[in-house]
Amino acid sequence: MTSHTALRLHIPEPTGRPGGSTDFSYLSLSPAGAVRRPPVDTPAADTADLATSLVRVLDDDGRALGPWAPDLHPERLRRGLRAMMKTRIFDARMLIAQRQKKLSFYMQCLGEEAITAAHSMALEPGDMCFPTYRQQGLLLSRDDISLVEMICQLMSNARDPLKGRQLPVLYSYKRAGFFSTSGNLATQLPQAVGWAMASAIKGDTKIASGWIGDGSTAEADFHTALTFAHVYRAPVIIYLVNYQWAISTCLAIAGGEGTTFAQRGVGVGLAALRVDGNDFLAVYAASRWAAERARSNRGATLIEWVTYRGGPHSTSDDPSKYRPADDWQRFPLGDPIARLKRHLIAIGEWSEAQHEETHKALETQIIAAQKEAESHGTLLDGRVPSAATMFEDVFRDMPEHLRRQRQQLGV
Ligand SMILES: Cc1ncc(C[n+]2csc(CCOP(=O)(O)OP(=O)(O)O)c2C)c(N)n1
Repeated sequence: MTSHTALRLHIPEPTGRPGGSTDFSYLSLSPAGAVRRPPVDTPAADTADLATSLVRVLDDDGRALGPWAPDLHPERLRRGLRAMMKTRIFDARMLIAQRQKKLSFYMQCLGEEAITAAHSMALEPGDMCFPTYRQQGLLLSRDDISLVEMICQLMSNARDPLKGRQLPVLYSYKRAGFFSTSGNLATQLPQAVGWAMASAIKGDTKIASGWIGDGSTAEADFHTALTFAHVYRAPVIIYLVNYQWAISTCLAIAGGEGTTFAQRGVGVGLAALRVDGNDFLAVYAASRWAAERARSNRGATLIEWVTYRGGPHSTSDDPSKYRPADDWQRFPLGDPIARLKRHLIAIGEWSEAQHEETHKALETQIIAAQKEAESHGTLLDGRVPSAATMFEDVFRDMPEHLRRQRQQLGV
């Protein structure tokens, strides 16, 4: 008789547990400046090594090193720093407003601010982003998006541009190239690829970027999107934001153990980069590289941003139940704001006093916007759009069954 080994199912272990301390050596980090930068027309298969290493520019002393160091004017660096600071202050204030019951729900992007601030500088007007619920920084990096309007959406009040039909944080800004955010994970990726394909079919010059969290890569939509992007050489950049955690499950549960997420790109024939997502300069340089590649018909790129979700998943989450309390403080890639600030100070283009002054000015601006938004109502005072709005703006002629439902609701 043949003897058989009993089969065992492998259940991935969390990267860290409450009360413990995460060993982040699983990230296998490369030193700043150590990774090569190929030309943008390099064949996708030649990026295999870049999907396992880590593109980094800023070192611990704030120096910009290596072939990826971008040539950015100090004014643009200061602009990037201000955008990150604004995003963090905005998040902190909205979190408090949620605790005061002025809004029903909130999601911060604490620790990930470099990704959106740098990316928004790498795009051209007319390009389209297909974000998740954690890319508010794309909007907060712009000067033409009203903070008051954003807060009205969060408070689902009388001036909510989406009339209370979207969860707070699921913004929609076509005019800013920000596609309506969906709460159904990963649906935005096939849409991003489809939008990019349409741009190519029309012979346009615009490109798309699609965003996804590490946990959501377990959805079939992610894999479908990569295949279409490769087959049709769609002018799209796919950003995979590896925050280490989904809600309470670590990256291993989405298949991130023993491999990198960027390697998924190489597997389907896309160029792929794994990049330090807390390094403003590396994020900008990688975004520009992928944007140039897409815009010159050389195909899509999958970029894995390695970063850390510093806050809870949402205001409904308590991370102390599933991960070590000191995880973010110990995360080896540090704080993106502190790192860019250190760089600007190192090159003589910023100071502690300027930083403090900017912080105060941004806080004043956000407090004033919140005050104005609250004058249009908050959840606390019940000045919210009527339930009747859920029936509006979908059909030109409302179908009979919806007319009946509306009557039954009495609105
Ligand atoms: C299709 C679908 N499945 C499950 C959920 C519930 N859900 C919301 S967020 C989330 C975790 C997503 O994790 P990740 O993609 O890593 O993004 P992060 O929240 O960490 O930014 C889950 C499971 C959902 N909204 N949609």
